[in-house]
Amino acid sequence: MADTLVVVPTYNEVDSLEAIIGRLRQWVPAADILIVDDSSPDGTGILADRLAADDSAITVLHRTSKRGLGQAYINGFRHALARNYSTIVEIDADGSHDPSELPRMIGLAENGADLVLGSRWVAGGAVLNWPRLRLWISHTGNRYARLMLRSQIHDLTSGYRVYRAEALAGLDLGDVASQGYCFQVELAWRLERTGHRVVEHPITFVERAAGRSKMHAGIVAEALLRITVWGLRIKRP
Ligand SMILES: Nc1nc2c(ncn2[C@@H]2O[C@H](COP(=O)(O)OP(=O)(O)OP(=O)(O)O)[C@@H](O)[C@H]2O)c(=O)[nH]1
Ligand SMILES: [Mg+2]
Repeated sequence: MADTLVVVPTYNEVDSLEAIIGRLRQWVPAADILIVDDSSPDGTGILADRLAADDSAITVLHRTSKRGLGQAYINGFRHALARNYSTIVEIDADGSHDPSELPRMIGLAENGADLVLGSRWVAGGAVLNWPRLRLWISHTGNRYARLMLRSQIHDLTSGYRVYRAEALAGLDLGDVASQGYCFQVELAWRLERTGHRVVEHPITFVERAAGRSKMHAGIVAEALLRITVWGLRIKRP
């Protein structure tokens, strides 16, 4: 069995899925892949089954309804932990994250990082083709979260990650309440706070070429609210 499981959450990604899976197989051929689909109405789940039928490294987890990115990942993590993978990857299905970075990111995890973050907001990181408002929300949101949570991390909302499974196993995943971007913030911050080694690796994030974003005002509001509450609860020295 492979050491690495790449978890790919999907909701209506029928025009993107095959390309990202192909690139993952090209760049990390030894890794297994788990597609977690929330009964996408556009047939992504059927496509995923077809890809899995042709390739024993690919497995599909079908969830019965759309229940958010956070819960899809938690399902994927539990699947990985139960099967003793040593590294677990998070990557979007929409092509925003370039699989060619993965060998380096996995290498950093194998060399002692508990969490490797594909980071847009460090030197060498970049975002391509985002409208100015989206850039502003991500940049300002990350600065706010970093300040409120007294974190050293520059891209707390990044969804491109490699976890050392042992570090994830130490978290109480049943206790994670966040859904959208906030799920990413919560996991990174929990690991940082508990003394785990978090390393940021610069990436170029590219706006999706096909399909529609699932980002909406509620996701930003959730993050803002939770981050503010967590920040205010931190005991000041
Ligand atoms: N299984 C599952 N996957 C989801 C859900 N919401 C989003 N995703 C997937 O999570 C990944 C990130 O979602 P996106 O819509 O690309 O969100 P985003 O990257 O924040 O937004 P954009 O940059 O605008 O694309 C994609 O692969 C989505 O298909 C969900 O509720 N369930
Ligand atoms: Mg996206």
